[in-house]
Amino acid sequence: MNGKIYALIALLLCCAMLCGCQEKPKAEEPNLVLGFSQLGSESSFRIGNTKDIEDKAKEYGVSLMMDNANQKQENQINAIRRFIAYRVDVIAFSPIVEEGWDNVLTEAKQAGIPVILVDRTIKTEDESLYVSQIGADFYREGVMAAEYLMKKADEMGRDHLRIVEITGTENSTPMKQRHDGFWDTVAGDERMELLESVNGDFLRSRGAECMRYLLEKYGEKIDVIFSHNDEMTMGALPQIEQEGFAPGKDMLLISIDGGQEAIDVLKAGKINCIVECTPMLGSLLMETAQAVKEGQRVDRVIHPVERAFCDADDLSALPPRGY
Ligand code: GYE
Repeated sequence: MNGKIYALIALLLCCAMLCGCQEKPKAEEPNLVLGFSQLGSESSFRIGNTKDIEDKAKEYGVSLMMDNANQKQENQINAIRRFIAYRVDVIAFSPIVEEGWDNVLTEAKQAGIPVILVDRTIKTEDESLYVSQIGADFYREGVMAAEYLMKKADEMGRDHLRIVEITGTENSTPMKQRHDGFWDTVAGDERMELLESVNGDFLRSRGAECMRYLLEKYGEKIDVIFSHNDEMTMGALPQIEQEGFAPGKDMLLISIDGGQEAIDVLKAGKINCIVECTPMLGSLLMETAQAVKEGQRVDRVIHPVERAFCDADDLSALPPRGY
């Protein structure tokens, strides 16, 4: 009898031990694994965009694989291939240029991994290669810049304004659409004359080089500088001052992005208008990626709300820009 009792006790003890040895419950699985290819770190906008995506991934409990391509499309393509191999749930990226993505996005499609475009967009015949594009209406930004200038010309009573343009990265969505939005809007305004358009690649150093070239070639003939981003504007400003011109007065400056550094210069009267292009796209990205993973329908194009900051505005109560 005793033997049976001991055997029963031993059996019960073994069961208890086995229960106690069960694997610990897995750490809570992330609800989403997101691979993001960022194009680089060329501007305050880009750095702010990266930080916002990283911050919002933490906030939304998203497991984020962030890759910085350092301004090279091939690095973005390689990163997307790594995300496919890793079998992330969703791939997102900010395409540095519009062309050349069909092959790698077809690979993502064949792997059954949905793709979201962030900030910029791509040109493709196959609309199924991405599910949504989250980013600014760059054409509208160009329109807003032009509308400011036409209103300013009225206020100044000018009948002729000679404009130089410093553009962003060749063949990128913001460069093409800001250019078109601006020049389509002033097309009917005979006061507006384009002297020359030069490529500054969204970089501060290139903005300085472009401005030096334009000042050497046109000097005081320049009435307006339309710069596609604040980084290039900040590069151009010292060049203008070194030539003895007062930026914001002798030469009007119109810029795009709206980071803190440029807003402070606008408040100091050296930039006349900054069209906002917010990098704070992280929440929209996380919500869209989660909806896509859950098989929900999402909007094909998602534009954040944006405004312009101009020299006539009272910006004293403007909250910190965060980028
Ligand atoms: O204006 C510029 C950045 O793609 C809208 O890229 C973005 C642009 C932005 O380099 O600062």
